[in-house]
Amino acid sequence: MSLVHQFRSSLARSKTGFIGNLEKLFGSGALSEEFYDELEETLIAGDVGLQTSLKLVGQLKEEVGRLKLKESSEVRNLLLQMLIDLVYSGEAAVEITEQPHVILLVGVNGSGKTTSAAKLANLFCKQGKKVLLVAGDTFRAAAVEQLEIWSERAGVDLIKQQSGSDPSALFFDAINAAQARSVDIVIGDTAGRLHNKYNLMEELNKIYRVIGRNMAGAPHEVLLVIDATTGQNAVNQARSFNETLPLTGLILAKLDGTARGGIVIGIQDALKIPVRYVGTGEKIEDLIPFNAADFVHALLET
Ligand SMILES: Nc1nc2c(ncn2[C@@H]2O[C@H](COP(=O)(O)OP(=O)(O)O)[C@@H](O)[C@H]2O)c(=O)[nH]1
Ligand SMILES: [Mg+2]
Repeated sequence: MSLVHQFRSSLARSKTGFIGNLEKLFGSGALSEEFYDELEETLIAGDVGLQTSLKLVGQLKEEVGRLKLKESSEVRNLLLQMLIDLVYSGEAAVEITEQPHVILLVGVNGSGKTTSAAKLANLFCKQGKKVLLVAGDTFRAAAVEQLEIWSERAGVDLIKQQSGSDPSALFFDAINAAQARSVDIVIGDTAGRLHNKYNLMEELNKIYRVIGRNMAGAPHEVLLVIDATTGQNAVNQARSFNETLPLTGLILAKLDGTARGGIVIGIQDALKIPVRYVGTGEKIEDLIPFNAADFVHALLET
């Protein structure tokens, strides 16, 4: 199945929402003020965000005037290109540059970090890489157990400590273990934290610094896991996390759970942090690499 189709089917519930409304709009005939109003409403309702929606419609109007277009169907390709330009913010794929290559997953509670850590481990394992999972959510024993079950299913090693222990120390040890065992990729889960809680964010920054102290240049990737169903708050989360430690990419989990999908557009416009993967379900293989052009085609092509 092509990526366009995978995005389409993961956004299937959007067919009656965002995608469906766009389809109707582009088939509506002659261009009018009403068309632009409805497009604006559709984008906002599709989680694109107010500012980005207004900006897009403004740009579109200008281009339509310049090109003297008359039909709504002619606008589709214009919007398609504008959205691809907007959503593209660098190559999506994680590039493995070091051994071990250290990937840290961060985010708020319940966003999908632990599941995404397992999915990534499975993905790299299938590519023949030696993976080490780190059960960095030391707050909840259940989180360690959850990751342990996933790691057994994926057939990858896991490093853990007693719950309540210092996650920085765990990560320090994990890097040592990875170097000793010639691991290719270390994937670190972390505890969920509210982006506006200072102490928790400081703890995350400490984890980041301790990893860097043990291995220069690490972590090589800090991926913020975002729940696609949280809407505009996702932009605020990304902004706060990015102030605490430099994010290198995003994982958009639970895309299958939203009828919108426009959140990708709003986040890219606001922050220009590349989406690297998209979660499309609860199973370990439900993770697909992101591609801006394919994603936008899935949104706009009938
Ligand atoms: N439908 C769906 N559910 C997901 C996805 N990713 C995670 N979940 C579910 O979201 C819930 C929270 O996930 P978890 O990984 O524990 O979140 P964490 O608190 O950030 O570690 C669990 O019930 C997962 O099964 C996804 O891509 N699609
Ligand atoms: Mg978790």
